[in-house]
Amino acid sequence: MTELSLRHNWQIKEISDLLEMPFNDLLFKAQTIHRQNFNPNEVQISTLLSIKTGACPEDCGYCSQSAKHDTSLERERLLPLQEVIEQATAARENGSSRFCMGAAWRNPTDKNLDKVIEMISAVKALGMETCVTLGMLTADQTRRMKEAGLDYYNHNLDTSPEYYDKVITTRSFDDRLNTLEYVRDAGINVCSGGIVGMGESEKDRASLLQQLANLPTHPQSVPINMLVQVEGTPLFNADKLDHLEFIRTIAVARIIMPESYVRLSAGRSEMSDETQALCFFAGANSIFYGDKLLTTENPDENHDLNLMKKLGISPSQYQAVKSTEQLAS
Ligand code: SAM
Ligand code: DTB
Ligand code: SF4
Repeated sequence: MTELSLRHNWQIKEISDLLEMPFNDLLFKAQTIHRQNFNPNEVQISTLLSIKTGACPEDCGYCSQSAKHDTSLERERLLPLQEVIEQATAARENGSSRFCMGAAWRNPTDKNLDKVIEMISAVKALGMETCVTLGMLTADQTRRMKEAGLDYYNHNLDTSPEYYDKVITTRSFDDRLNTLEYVRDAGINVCSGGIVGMGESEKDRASLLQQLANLPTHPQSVPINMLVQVEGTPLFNADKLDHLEFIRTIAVARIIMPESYVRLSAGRSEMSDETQALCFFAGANSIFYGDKLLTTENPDENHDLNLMKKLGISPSQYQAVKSTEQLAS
């Protein structure tokens, strides 16, 4: 399939019908499409690092890092370059092919961006794919990061346009779309998805998936996060989403964005091995690996290695790692 033959005209009813299919039919359909596009026994592995933590001016209702919520998080300044290099090197040695750096900013200043660009170049020089998530960008900033060799920019739509202002009031859904446009136009791969389990309806999940699939090109990477409830945030104590509904969301993302990497993202610490196995069967083929996400916990590395062994799944995209070893020898 080429990008031209992928669909970008999904209707909400079609997506809702998929979400409501009998579970076995839905998973069979998703797995069939998955196999047409990917090796079903490979999962891409990314490692996250928070390069600037806390004191964010935005009011995202799910986030531990917003200055508007009273969470127990310690704020940290932008990390020094050397520390970023050490963490990326360790992630590479553990099999990660991509290193994702996140900053708690509404948007980066040009001065901060200079520092992040040094980080991107240094991680690139280790032979890893690079990803950053820094908030809103200008067109010029995206061009500068492309020149520095940035592979992916993560910027989530987070939820449906209809539910958006129940979760975030300091920026709009259209602001998110604008930044994604700049990223796409600069030729950087788009990583964009959302969060479920925030008290939204099934129609909101359908609408979020519709927005993602109907972008001018499907995001190359689609993280589906299960809300990690953080004490002190407005969404602490939101109604928990049944894991079967989470698996359905993954399956529909796989069906409507058949060539994208669908990432089983935040929330794995609270999922059983069996839930995660069903997510992989539904077409998830990417995870965050390492015992920490940005500020919250992720399964420990041994647990994940064991799970992958039990499922016969191996990390994909070793090429990037290998080429670094070749460079070093
Ligand atoms: N400040 C930047 C921004 O918002 O674009 C980058 C970092 S932000 C933490 C990246 C993404 O992480 C958010 O868009 C959201 O989708 C996800 N996220 C943040 N807190 C989360 C939580 N508690 N549970 C699940 N996902 C979360
Ligand atoms: C994404 O979609 N999930 C990651 C990444 N992009 C940056 C972040 C998850 C954050 C979970 C909450 C935390 O650790 O603070
Ligand atoms: Fe700030 Fe990003 Fe957290 Fe929103 S999600 S409060 S923008 S760090």
